Amino acid sequence: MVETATIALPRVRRKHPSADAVALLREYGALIIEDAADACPLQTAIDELSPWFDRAFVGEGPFFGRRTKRFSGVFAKAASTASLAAEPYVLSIVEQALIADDIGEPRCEAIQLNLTQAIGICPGQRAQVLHRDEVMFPFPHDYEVMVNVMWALDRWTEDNGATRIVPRSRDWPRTRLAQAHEICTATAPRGAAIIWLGSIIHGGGENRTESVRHGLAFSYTHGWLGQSERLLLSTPPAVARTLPERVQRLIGYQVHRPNLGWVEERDPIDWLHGRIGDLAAAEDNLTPAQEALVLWRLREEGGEYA
Ligand SMILES: O=C(O)CCC(=O)C(=O)O
Repeated sequence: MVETATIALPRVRRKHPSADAVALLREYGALIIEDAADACPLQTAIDELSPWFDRAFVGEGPFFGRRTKRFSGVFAKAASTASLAAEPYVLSIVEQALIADDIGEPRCEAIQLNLTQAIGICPGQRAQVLHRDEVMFPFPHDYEVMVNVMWALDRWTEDNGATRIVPRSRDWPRTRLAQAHEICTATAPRGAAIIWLGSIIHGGGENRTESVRHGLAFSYTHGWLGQSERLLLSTPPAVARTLPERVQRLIGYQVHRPNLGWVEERDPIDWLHGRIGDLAAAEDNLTPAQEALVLWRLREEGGEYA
């Protein structure tokens, strides 16, 4: 007998206040937004991704899955997916969850993309090993660093490989394994966004059907962390210039104040748009509080600010 989960994943629609959605995400560690995508941009993204899914390779190792197709660098392959990466309701939930922690302590002033990945779970793929996505960042376990958004590009069912998620597993001892009754299946309509924190146990489901289950994952982190995908390489500048500025910044064309990620000590968005050349006047990339401190020190020390 298959044991079913005794706990359900929270589900909301876009009319739900985003702050309440964030509260659910923090409480359960996962959340499904059932109507996250508008039909038209979703279809355009699916059409652009489709030839890449056809050409994509299945994985080689036991983790990624030998019957699962994956590809990254999705903005260079299907630029219309940028509208999903920056969908305002979803992005506001991601930002609220990352910019401050559960008790409102600031964690970053800007978020960034950690990776982009299209995932096609093919017929016959067994369930992926359950895991946490945050493992590349050796922070204390109560320090949340990542929010992942998976777009369901078709209807996700119990049978076709919908992601398996263990709600409320973020605080578990890292040696504790999930029991069958603790594992939920993220069944979802086409166009849903399934969100989970980096600390949440999850994995791709088994595909017992004859069709591929398609998903598009965007992972987001604090703007001051390293990225899993070298997005500045996988999205060449010529492609990046065609994307909305919000997405350019998410890729990495942004300074995280103070002074992280500049080109010629200037915001790299200025480099992308040709506003600086091979030399530029150094700019103080400070937060307002840091700038005030610098000015105060200069005054105290009798220095000059000109
Ligand atoms: O495809 C999925 O449903 C989840 C994939 C996943 O968790 C992973 O590859 O890390």
